Amino acid sequence: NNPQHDDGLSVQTAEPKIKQPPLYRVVLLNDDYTPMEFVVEVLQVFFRMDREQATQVMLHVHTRGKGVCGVYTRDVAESKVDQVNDYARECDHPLMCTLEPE
Ligand code: TYC
Repeated sequence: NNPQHDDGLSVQTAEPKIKQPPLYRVVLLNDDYTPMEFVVEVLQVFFRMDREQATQVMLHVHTRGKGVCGVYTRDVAESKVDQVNDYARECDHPLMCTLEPE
């Protein structure tokens, strides 16, 4: 909309045009085989958690089936998911990470 050439078809508003980017939760899924210690390491390395927080999140996933590792913009969330899944596969663990819209 150009206020100098108002065609009368739209309404001008004074709102600042600040759009928040959509956010995504990076979610870790439980499985029966990945060692607890490996999950704690993943949370520390890829999600910058300290050992205490990483252990809490790991135990939450272990008992509840899934848990949030962090909330990021789309590109960052997708990159975290890929890094975790690639690393788990390299280490021959079935650990799975996915992404959910906030
Ligand atoms: N359930 C696994 C075990 O008993 C531990 C585990 C926790 C696996 C979290 C995956 O995302 C996970 N060894």
